[in-house]
Amino acid sequence: EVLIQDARTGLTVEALKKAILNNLFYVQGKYPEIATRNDYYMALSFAVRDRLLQRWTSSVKQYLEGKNRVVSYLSAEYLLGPHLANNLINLGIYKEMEQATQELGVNLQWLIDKEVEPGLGNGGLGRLAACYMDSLATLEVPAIGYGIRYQFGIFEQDIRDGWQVEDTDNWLRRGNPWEIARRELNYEVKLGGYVQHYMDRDGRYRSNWMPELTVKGVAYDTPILGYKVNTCNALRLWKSEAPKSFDFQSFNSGDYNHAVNQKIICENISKVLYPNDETISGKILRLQQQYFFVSCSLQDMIGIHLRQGEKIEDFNVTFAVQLNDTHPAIAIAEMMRLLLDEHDLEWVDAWRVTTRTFAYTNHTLLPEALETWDLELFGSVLPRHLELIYEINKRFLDEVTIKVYGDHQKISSLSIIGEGPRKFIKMANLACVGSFAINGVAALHSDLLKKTVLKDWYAYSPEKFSNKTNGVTPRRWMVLSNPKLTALISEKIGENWIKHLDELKNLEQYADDPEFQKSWMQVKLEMKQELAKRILGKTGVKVDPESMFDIQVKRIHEYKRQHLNVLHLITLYNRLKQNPKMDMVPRTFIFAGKAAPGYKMAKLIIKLITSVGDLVNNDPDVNHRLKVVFYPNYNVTNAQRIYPAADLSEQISTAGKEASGTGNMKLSMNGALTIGTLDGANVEIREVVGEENFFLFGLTAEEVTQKRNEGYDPYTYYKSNKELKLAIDQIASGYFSHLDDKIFKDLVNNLIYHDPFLVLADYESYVACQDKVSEAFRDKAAWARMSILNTARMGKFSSDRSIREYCDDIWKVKSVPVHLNG
Ligand code: DL6
Repeated sequence: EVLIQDARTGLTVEALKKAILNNLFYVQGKYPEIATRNDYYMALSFAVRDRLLQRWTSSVKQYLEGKNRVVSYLSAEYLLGPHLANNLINLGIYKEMEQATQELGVNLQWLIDKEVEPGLGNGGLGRLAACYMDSLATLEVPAIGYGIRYQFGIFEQDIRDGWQVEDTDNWLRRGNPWEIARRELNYEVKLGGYVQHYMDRDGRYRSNWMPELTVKGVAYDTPILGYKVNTCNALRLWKSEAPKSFDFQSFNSGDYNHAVNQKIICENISKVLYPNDETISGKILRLQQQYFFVSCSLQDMIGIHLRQGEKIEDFNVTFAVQLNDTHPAIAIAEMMRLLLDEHDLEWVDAWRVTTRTFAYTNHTLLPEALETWDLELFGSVLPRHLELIYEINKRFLDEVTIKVYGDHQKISSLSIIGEGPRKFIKMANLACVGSFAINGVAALHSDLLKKTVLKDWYAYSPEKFSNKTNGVTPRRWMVLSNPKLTALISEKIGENWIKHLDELKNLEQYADDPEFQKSWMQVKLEMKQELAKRILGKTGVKVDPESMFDIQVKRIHEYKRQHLNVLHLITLYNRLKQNPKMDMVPRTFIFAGKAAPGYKMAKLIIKLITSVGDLVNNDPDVNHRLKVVFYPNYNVTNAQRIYPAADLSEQISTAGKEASGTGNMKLSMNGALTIGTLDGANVEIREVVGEENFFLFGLTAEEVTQKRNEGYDPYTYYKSNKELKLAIDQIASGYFSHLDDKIFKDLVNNLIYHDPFLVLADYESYVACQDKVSEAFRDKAAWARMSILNTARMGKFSSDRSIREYCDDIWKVKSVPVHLNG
């Protein structure tokens, strides 16, 4: 019997071919001879999306039939990366699609490379949200991700004359085949204006918020399919628009300009992602963005809950809402507003529902990154919420005062409202008071939270605190980005590890097998060759794939200390210049990462890297033993190409500053060895891979604090270490900048007189450790062994493990397997 599979759902090569041609014809309006690469990309993507939709509708049906608690993940950022190849892998039809496209005369990789990634996040926090969406679906957990459909994502970075130049990321210009606009799903969101209070006919005291502006949020859904399961969850992103009623009024009164202006103001809210990670600038538009997406999301959830015939008082039974940092923390006040003003609950009942709904994840220890809003600015955008926050604070501080009577320092630290020359709202405090659970993202980070930024909160409600160490999805970060390594691993231990990453342990038995070591290092070499080609194409720098690929890729930030890496690079260069015949392990230093456009020092660090690179790469004395690359426009697509090619992973932040890091996990999974401080998740990575397979250096978090308290003086380090002094003097004197001795002045002065991130204090220990790395790299077999053991022992860092912990300990949700509907 010949089974003809449906062109919309079939998974055979024949069905896929038919689907692509159908879409080319009926969606793109083209026939093969005149179809462009983009036409093919769209046709293919729609073919894949059809298959996702079948799983999605089945998931929705299943969820609505049972009474299952749903996870709602609120995040201002999702750094998803390209969808197409990931969906092919999760559907389990990569090979079939490869064949189908080949038989149609097009190359699958060529189409995959056509996709413009949605860069709706800055870095670690947004990428974590994307990994968690993948794991939630893979673990068959009912979940919705809520966020903002930014029209422009994170800027594109170009390097001109060694400096970062930003360009807008117009990712939607060719259409987005992965989203479905749900025009019928829209909510109104009020902004500005004032609040009127009155007594209603039942004698109830009421508040009526009279906004200055009302905007409309329209839902755009992107299906997120789990790996080889039928669970397909929604990522629901809100786009801001002007409500219809409103241009109508203005048009009628003849004020055309006003109408158009107001329309632009409404659309501006979801226009662009703020490109700062870590530091938050108190911009009105940013607060409007946060409130806009939170309000739409909560209204949406309440709608879903009530449509199921449930009572509003039981909202928290239906939803567990996770706050991804404080960006959505306004949800606490908005939930109260909706329950009190729109659903008529009493305060006590509303507060009970709210505090059983929300949980809060903190992602930073940098005090300057803790979000605050000027109270006046806040009140001008959200007047009703300001009243509610005052009331929440008053009731909470009454309770606090009883407990800590007379301790004014404690009361003021726990207060949601900060006092100073100007009052301000502390979003972390709002999140803490309104959540039933609070967590950090690595063991050290969670521990330091309790001792530093959230110390008084921990003392007040210790039961709320826990740690949930971050993880990353092996589907994107191994299977998709490193297919050769995946094949090699699966050949030895089967494919189960893709869903149960702990099974990578079974590789340990091959760590000493010379044949396996050879194949392992061969894959690494091939990935380095591929990257070398791309580097040549992008930067014109020719690098040797046999050299050690020493890689630091992440946002550029002083606390991440790319400049410490540069100081080591200069030191190696100087050693070679002094002794050109020296037997040195050849290294290729690869940097990539964006600097926030307003962060001068970070931009200067990029210029320093490219300047040193210019000199080193063109110096015949170095004889190709050192190369320096700044790979432009670091994003998910480029990260996928870089991680598999790394020999050495640089995780060198000042101890106590990096909350977790997730690049550290991705690199180690792909067989890179780490040189790192005891910071963030490095601590746990070292624990599992073994100290003999990890290059440790630097001060501990405790020593950093102690050194600061003792009065750290970077100048003494500068004076007393010859190699360090030479490197810094060269930077200062213009040695790397055509004798321009002004360009790096701020950077140098900051280092030798202030050095807030203890670069100079850690220099000696870093360089000594790097010398050990070089020695280790000479012994190919020993290096291969360490590399295999790194991968084999990374099971803990799957985001599946993290999500399971959130499900069990915080959200109390269970898997709901989905059966496919026809
Ligand atoms: O938790 C994800 C990620 C961590 O791995 C990084 O260590 C941390 O720097 C990052 N935090 C932020 C802070 N943004 N805010 N607020 O991006 O989170």
